[in-house]
Amino acid sequence: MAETQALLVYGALAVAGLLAARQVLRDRELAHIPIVHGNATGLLASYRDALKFDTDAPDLAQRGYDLYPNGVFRLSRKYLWQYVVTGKKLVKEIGNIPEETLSFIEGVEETIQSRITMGAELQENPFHLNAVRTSLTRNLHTCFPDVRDEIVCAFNDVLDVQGSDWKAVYVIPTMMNIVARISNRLFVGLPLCRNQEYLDNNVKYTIGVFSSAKAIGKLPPFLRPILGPWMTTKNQSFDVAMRLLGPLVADRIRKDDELGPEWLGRPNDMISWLLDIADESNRTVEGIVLRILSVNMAAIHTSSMAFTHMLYSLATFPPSEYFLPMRAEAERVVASSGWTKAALGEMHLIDSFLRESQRFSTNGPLGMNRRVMKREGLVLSNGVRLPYGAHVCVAARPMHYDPGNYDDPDVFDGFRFARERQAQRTDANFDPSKEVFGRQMITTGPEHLPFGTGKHACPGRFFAATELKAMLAHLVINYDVKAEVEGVRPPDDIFGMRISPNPRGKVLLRKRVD
Ligand code: HEM
Ligand SMILES: *[C@@H]1O[C@H](CO)[C@@H](O)[C@H](O)[C@H]1NC(C)=O
Ligand SMILES: *[C@@H]1O[C@H](CO)[C@@H](O)[C@H](O)[C@H]1NC(C)=O
Ligand SMILES: CC(=O)N[C@H]1CO[C@H](CO)[C@@H](O)[C@@H]1O
Repeated sequence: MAETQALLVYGALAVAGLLAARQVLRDRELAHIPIVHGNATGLLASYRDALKFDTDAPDLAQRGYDLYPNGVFRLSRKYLWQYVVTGKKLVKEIGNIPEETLSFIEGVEETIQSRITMGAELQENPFHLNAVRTSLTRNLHTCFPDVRDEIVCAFNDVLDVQGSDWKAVYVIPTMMNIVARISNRLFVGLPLCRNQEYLDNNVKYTIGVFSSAKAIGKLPPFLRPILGPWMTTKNQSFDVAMRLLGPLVADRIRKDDELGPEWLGRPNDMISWLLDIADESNRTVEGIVLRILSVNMAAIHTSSMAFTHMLYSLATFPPSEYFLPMRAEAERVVASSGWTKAALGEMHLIDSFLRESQRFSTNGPLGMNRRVMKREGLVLSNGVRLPYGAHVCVAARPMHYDPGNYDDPDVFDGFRFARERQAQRTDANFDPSKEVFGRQMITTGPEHLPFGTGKHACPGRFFAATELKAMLAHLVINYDVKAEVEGVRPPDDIFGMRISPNPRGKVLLRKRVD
């Protein structure tokens, strides 16, 4: 018995020794990429940094950025080195490298454990991406009246602000509910988009993906596929979605089969767009339901967080600074152009405010997670070689706070982009075709990364911008807003790669009084 134990101990030591030796060799190979440490020094700094990554990532990212502008550095994380790329040229480069070399899918895998939390089949055949990128975006003009109608109803029902008394509202759950409803008006249509059980299921699934990814990410990688499936609520969410959405999808497949894809009254929604492009093997009730669930997950969390960040900021300023000018703009534009998608294009202050809020309150210190897929590694244009399997990302927040990219980057300047557009227009050499691609909410670039940039820049951003601008315009016209404690913004919630708005924060709302 004792002998077996001794054997086991020696065996384990031998394996540990081999692993350590391998690590040393690997580390030597990587020595050309500098490691950035927090305040800890000495032999154990790397381990201490890894343990503190979850709370210190913003600080570490900024340090690295200051030390290695236009370059690459490494941060120590529990189970991996995080390679961070800085500077406009290299960030742009990262955005355009093809999947076979630098994988977006494997990057998402690391951040949200997507194979376990959402399902491997989504990556194998991601046809829902095309439905978002192409059909949803193309239909925004046509579907805008539905978006507008749902905004009006959702604000009434969900906010339930009556009369002129101030009402304190928990912002995140409220916005999740509202955004889920508006989004699902275009995903599955009436009446299901108002079914509270259906909406709650999507919200619960969305939150569940992030929270279970957080828990699974704490496990060593080899345990993740074993324990991970028991740590998600994916199956429960899917079952509820099958019960509530399944019959509708089955009916639509049956009608398409019987009447062809052009039948009179065929709804113009995500179900149809998915059925239009799904190959035969995925044109099943399960396949479509799974994809609607995953589009919900991509749409709800991101958009409601963006709106929440924006609202927290807006509420801290005196109304005369931003709120009333945006109200005046929305009223003027709606009076002349009505509630249309085109009218939103004229709302430069509102667009600018949302864009500045996304710049200022970045989703995370780091972004655009990728993984190197080439055995021989990836050599960047500056000659730095990233090894096979390396976890790569860009220093998103530091790019947003670089004085080389923005004047007074530490100042929240809600109308900075509107002023730039105005200046551009009054310039004698003004080229209107350029303005379209100027600093609008939907425009990405290496200095503006809330939606990423390059090949995988968020395909839902055209919809997100339409939805969020229409929501903000509706809010400023119909409500008054103030902070719960005057001038105080609820502090952000920092965890690893994410900077989220405060989950327990409130703002005060009332029906507009003047
Ligand atoms: C303010 C709201 C939103 C933000 C901040 C946001 C942000 C992002 C980011 C940062 C990425 C990854 C970019 C990269 O790594 O290069 C992404 C990808 C994606 N987003 Fe969004 N998003 C938003 C809204 C939406 C909406 C409303 C939808 C769907 C209707 C959507 C669907 C997607 C999809 C499908 C991808 C994956 C793209 C791919 O695989 O190439 N997003 N989004
Ligand atoms: C390092 O120290 C500075 C100042 O003492 C502090 O602001 C910062 O948060 C610390 N960073 C880390 C990573 O511990
Ligand atoms: C989830 O559902 C799938 C497919 O029905 C099944 O194979 C898997 O075992 C389920 N996972 C859990 C943890 O119940
Ligand atoms: C859910 C589902 O049926 N997924 C299938 C979609 O089609 C691809 C091939 O085109 C299959 O590999 C998936 O299993």
